[in-house]
Amino acid sequence: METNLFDIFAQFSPTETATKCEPITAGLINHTYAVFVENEEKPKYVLQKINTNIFKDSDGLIENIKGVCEHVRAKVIANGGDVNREVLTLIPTKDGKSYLKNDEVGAWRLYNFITDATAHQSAAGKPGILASAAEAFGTYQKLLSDYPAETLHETIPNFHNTVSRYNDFMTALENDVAGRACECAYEIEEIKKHAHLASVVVDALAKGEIPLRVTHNDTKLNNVMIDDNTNKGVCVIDLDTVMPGSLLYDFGDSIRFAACNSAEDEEDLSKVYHRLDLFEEYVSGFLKGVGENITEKEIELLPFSAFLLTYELVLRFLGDYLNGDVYFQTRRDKHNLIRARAQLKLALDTESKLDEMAAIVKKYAK
Ligand code: GN1
Ligand code: MG
Repeated sequence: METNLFDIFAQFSPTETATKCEPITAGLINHTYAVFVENEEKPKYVLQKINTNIFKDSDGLIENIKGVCEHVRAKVIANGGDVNREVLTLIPTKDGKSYLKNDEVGAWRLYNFITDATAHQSAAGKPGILASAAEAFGTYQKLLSDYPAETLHETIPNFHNTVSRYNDFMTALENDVAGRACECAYEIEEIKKHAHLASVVVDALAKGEIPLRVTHNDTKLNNVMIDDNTNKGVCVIDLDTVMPGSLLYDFGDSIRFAACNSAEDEEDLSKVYHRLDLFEEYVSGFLKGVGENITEKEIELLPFSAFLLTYELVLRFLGDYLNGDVYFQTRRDKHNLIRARAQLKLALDTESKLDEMAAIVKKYAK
């Protein structure tokens, strides 16, 4: 039986009647809807079905989000900000729970909708957007710098451990359950050629050369709301993967997504390449936002992290293709293969530009 979104919404505490639920399809994991209510033109809430195949500990996940949002909320208040727009608010169910969960409908949560702001899919041709997004992610990093990391649940263990991602990929390749490995000989060869680089950040963390911090871990451009009037970052969203990690994960993943000339799943590989102009814009905003909360070693590894996080996603997309598309939502035939090819092209292009990227970082780092 198909889930009735209006029935789900009615189980949360708002007393308004929902008039329309519109899918928001940018994410690859959860199912998300903008909820409109009577007498209002703009959406008022965001209703999300949590993918519990992937987020098995949904209680832990919600506890993380509550904790992090309360922490950020206190700082927004202290800075005289707007708590309706600058932080996500979990809206409880009618019986006072932080989210709705039962065997019949699964796990659902309701957030406030951030009004008059946009989650951009691309920064190309939109001057200032990327620097604003970068500053917002950098600031977010700073706001969480005094969050007690040990209280966070590890919602997905080893999420950005590129070595374990590589090992998972090799297992998928050995099993080849969907019989697809024969389609990806070139990609597999390139993945293996770069295997020695998978451990760089993991090793630096283990040796204490870079600190473990509370990080967002999914810093795509479309995970920050940008104000439609001022073009400034308003609120960082999609907090499911807030966990202890490295600042390099957040920086690298942002560059992977936003400093690319194309969409993440572009089929025409001639359009897929790293853009140094966008990289520069991001670096300037990020370093401004993060302030003193970055070490010399982290600064040194910023360009490499862009390569690493892109390479990691090649492992994840291609691994999922080999596993028969069991993790990421796919919306086209061979979608995970297309994504993996685009990310591989981007990773190799990024690798070829590391020296130029280092020169840019040097310009902005104090
Ligand atoms: C997933 O669906 P979304 O936008 O939250 C994924 C990220 C990937 C991203 C690639 C929990 O993010 O790690 O980088 O797709 N999230 C999870 O677009 O696996
Ligand atoms: Mg997202």
